[in-house]
Amino acid sequence: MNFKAIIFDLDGVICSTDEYHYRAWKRMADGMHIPFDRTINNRLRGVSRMESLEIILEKYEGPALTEADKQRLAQQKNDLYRESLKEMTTDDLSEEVWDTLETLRGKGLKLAIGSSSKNTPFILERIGLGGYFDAVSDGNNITHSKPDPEVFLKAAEMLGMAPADCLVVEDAVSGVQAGHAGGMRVAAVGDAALNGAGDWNMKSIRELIHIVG
Ligand code: B16
Ligand code: MG
Repeated sequence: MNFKAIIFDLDGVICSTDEYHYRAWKRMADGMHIPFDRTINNRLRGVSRMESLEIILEKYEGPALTEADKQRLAQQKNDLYRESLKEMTTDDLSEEVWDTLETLRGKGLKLAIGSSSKNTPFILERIGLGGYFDAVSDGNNITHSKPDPEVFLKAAEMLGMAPADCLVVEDAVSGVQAGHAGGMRVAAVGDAALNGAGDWNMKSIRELIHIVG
């Protein structure tokens, strides 16, 4: 397929931190008596922390919340989430993902991260991938989260690649939309693949090896 680079989403693609996001939001929502389930959670994939909070608050029926209240709730969720991240080790990087990354690198492809998460550097460090990628574009260097293409365009720019030469790998429908908006083709896994959103909808990330040829 003649790709020169692959830009990976982090949560839900490289590691299963999407489940930790869900559990932390669930505890926050339960504490506020807000209905929250896995269907609503799928709408949070790839979306920034504060935008995620706004989606959860669509079902909130209590007294009006100030901006400071919202900041406090987001902080509470992030503290819970970071507690889970602290437990992560290199065992949380699956063999399937590691083998795939190494095989792709062996084919001469540049590898990057394109994640909405501000916790990206911490997570990469925990799973033993700190310093592994050729570029890391994340929630700390963007002003618009997915489905805006900014995070992927910045990753391509850091790599010195044209968007058309980059393949994005995503588990979020919002992330697939972001890749397409940036002029990139997208291989989907997980929720985005189940929705048929990608140009390729994969059962396993290993399929990337055949997609890039
Ligand atoms: P944080 P990704 C996204 O990461 C998550 O999918 C999304 O659920 C989360 O709200 C967002 O990062 C922000 O994360 O609160 O850690 O800054 O999927 O783009 O790697
Ligand atoms: Mg994701």
